[in-house]
Amino acid sequence: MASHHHLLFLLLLPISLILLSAGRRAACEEYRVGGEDGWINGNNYLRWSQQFNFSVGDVLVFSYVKGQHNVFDVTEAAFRSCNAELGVNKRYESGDDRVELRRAATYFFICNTPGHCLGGMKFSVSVQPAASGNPPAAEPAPEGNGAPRWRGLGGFVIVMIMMMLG
Ligand SMILES: [Cu+2]
Repeated sequence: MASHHHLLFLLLLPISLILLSAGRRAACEEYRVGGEDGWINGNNYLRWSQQFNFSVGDVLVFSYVKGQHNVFDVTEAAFRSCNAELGVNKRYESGDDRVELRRAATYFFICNTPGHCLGGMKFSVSVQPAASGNPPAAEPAPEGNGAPRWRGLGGFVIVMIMMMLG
């Protein structure tokens, strides 16, 4: 009997993990900043950002040639003046930066390569609480490393497996 349970576990575990990751993906949107052009000079990021409603858990992807640009998550004062010395929360410079919007707050982004922010490489986004339908417990903790979110069918399958093994 026990060996049957183990076999079932080995079969169902990968399936439930796949379902879990699919559930996570469906819950959050990924946005390529600037659309096809990505994060470059001359794009209108105010217009780009105003097309969408962002909510907690969404991810901004900044795509650019590493070294030509960067992404600074800054304070409102730094954003308005394009002066990063007034407050930087976080810096990204990999060229393929994934920024998860973890808090329901206004985020301010600039490129800190000299002149680029003043030239328009800046935008802010007002992040709304996660869409209703997700139980509050499933929302990521503010600034935390993100506790695993057991949701959807994958979580259900894992619970079933644990009950069977228990
Ligand atoms: Cu730049």
